[in-house]
Amino acid sequence: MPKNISLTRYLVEQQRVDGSIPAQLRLLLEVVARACKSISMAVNKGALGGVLGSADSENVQGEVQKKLDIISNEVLIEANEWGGHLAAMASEEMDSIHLVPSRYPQGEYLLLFDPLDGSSNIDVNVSIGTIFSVLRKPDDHPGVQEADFLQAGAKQVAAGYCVYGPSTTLVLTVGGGVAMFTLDREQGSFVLTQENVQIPADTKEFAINMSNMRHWDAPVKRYVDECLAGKEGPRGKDFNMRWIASMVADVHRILTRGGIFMYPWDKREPEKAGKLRLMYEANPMAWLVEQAGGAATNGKQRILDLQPTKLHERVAVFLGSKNEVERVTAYHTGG
Ligand code: AHM
Ligand code: MG
Repeated sequence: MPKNISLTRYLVEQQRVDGSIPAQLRLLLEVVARACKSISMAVNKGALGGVLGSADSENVQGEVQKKLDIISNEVLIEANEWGGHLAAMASEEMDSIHLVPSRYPQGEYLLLFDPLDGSSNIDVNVSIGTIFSVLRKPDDHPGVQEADFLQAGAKQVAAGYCVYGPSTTLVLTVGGGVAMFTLDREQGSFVLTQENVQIPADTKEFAINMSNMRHWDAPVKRYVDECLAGKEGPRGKDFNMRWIASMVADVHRILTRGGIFMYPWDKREPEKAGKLRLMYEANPMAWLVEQAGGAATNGKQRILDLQPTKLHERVAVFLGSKNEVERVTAYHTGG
């Protein structure tokens, strides 16, 4: 891999190779990256920036918002409003869609994001991140409505996340594999540090919030029990467990060295399909994982095939190393 390829150069060259990143999409991705850079700075300042702690407000899902949740949401909106590449945005932190103000030109894309995922880790200096998904606005009518966002994950034209950890890393797919870019703080730019990311099909590492075990369904219990039984059990090997409680950081580990991440439906709130949100958490992560050779299901179906019915819809998530995701899915479907 040639040295010092910036995100801009990567996007321009990718467009030359397969035409997958037209100018508006390139601008969009560069603007998202710039916003992530500024969120990274705010996260990095921590207590010195006066940005830690709760904001005394709740989002549409009834969760208490942290100051940094709100700041990150504003950074992404302000950065993306004026460029002419977007028609509208949707966010975990906003009840309804955010239209591009009429004083700016309207673009052909829709951007969805979880501005700062892993809220419980913000104040304790553990990795958190931004997740984003890009769709094309249907061109059969003028204006934008919430219904325009309700497209299956398979329709995404770009997806990615930025993890704010010991280093800040932007991970991206436009459908031709997964690339990782590390923020060079001295140069102020994202530099390509890995191309063609591949998740090994097998793994000995699983990630799940074990404190919910008593609320799980039988297939999830069976899968985890078999992992815990180790060498002496039906799997014949010892497993290790990791749970960071930031989906971004858990998925980043899986893209880096394999593993399976699970956030299943559970009996705590049986009317909800899961904890995680389909459109701006599960879909982008599912596409990244598939692009890296892994798999992603809701226990029964491929996540990317699910037809969303509402913006903030929730979903059960099983993603990562292919053979493990297929196994736990087969435990659900009886296959
Ligand atoms: P958030 O978007 O409000 O931060 O919630 C999503 C997060 C995920 O990052 C993580 O996988 C999960 O919630 C952690 O949940 P738990 O509290 O069960 O550990
Ligand atoms: Mg989230």
